Amino acid sequence: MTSYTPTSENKFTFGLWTVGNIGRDPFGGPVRDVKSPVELVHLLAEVGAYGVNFHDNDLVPIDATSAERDHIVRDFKAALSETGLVVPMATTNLFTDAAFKDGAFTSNDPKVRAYALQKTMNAIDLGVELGAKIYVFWGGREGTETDASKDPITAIKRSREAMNFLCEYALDKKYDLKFALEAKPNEPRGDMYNATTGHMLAFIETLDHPEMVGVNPEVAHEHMAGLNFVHGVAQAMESGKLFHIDLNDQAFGRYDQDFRFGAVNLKSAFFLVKLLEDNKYDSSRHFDAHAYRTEDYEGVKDFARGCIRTYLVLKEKVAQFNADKEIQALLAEINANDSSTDQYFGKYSSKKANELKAQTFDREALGKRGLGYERLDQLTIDLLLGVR
Ligand code: GLT
Ligand code: MN
Ligand code: MN
Repeated sequence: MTSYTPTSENKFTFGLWTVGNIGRDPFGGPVRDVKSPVELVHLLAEVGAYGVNFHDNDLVPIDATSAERDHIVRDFKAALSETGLVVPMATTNLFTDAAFKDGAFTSNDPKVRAYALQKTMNAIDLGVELGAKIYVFWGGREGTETDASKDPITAIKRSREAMNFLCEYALDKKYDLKFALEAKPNEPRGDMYNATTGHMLAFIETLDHPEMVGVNPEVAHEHMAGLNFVHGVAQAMESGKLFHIDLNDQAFGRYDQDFRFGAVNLKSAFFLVKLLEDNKYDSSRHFDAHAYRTEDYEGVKDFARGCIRTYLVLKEKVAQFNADKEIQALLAEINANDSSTDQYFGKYSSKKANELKAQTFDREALGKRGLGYERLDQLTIDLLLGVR
């Protein structure tokens, strides 16, 4: 049993907007006072975070003068060096301001599209100045309520053009920066473009510089769409595109709840941690969530500590699962191979195809075999419940 103390190797990060969330919702105003970025950095240091991420306007207000900007950045840098926190990721707020009410890169208004590019270039400069190596794009307003308003094919083309432009910008500036695209199916728009991580992965391959663009999947966003998050993340990992990840939790079929990591579906959180740890994921483990609206700032710390603790407990459970003799014996049995069909796999040849077509299989015997998954799943549950 460890003490579940985070280390810098865990790369646990939070956005300023997560612990800084003041609990506003569509039905009620704030329940917590605003804390400054510097105060939030200290709060994050207190709970054991490794890094802090931000949108341009979480740090520098949208209407700040350049003198104000410099002052804020100086104070923020001082807080970082005092606490040892780093900034692994930055992003642009392209959703709060009324100018973006009908989208940023996909807006019908060319002035809005140009302003969105300008704002993003400035925000990239800010992120890079503070050390960010990953730049997230979440298109909060890129979508529609009515498809009478925008041609969806034009929207895809506009998104592509914007990403190509910004990739060239980062290359031109010689920034050591990769982009990570974050999908969400709806909210705040009725429907958003590139609604899932799978859509994003396909979109990336159509860009001019696909090698510098990956994904930032978020648990809640895939669960809103009723999808298996672990499978989506696995696809991103397998294609070398998991540049960043947003950890939180969410009941299926609900609005975007952004709950503490592991708060709803522990079993799926366990398989997610297993996927990340078994495959040596080494980018940030970013908690994009916020405390319940019932909480004061002590509760916010409980929330942040809870995200970290649950991850570390699950990591320990993964090690236990991987070392469990009974579970591993069952897995070995499930994956048994008597080598009699090995010659049919791998690269295609017409000889292989002909030999395989000539082979006979005992279909009924194949279908009769029990696989023992009930026992395996219950062993997993026992392990997670701590009775194993
Ligand atoms: C916003 C959204 C998140 C995104 C952030 C990045 S902002 O809070 O709900 O999922 O990751 O823009
Ligand atoms: Mn997110
Ligand atoms: Mn979310």
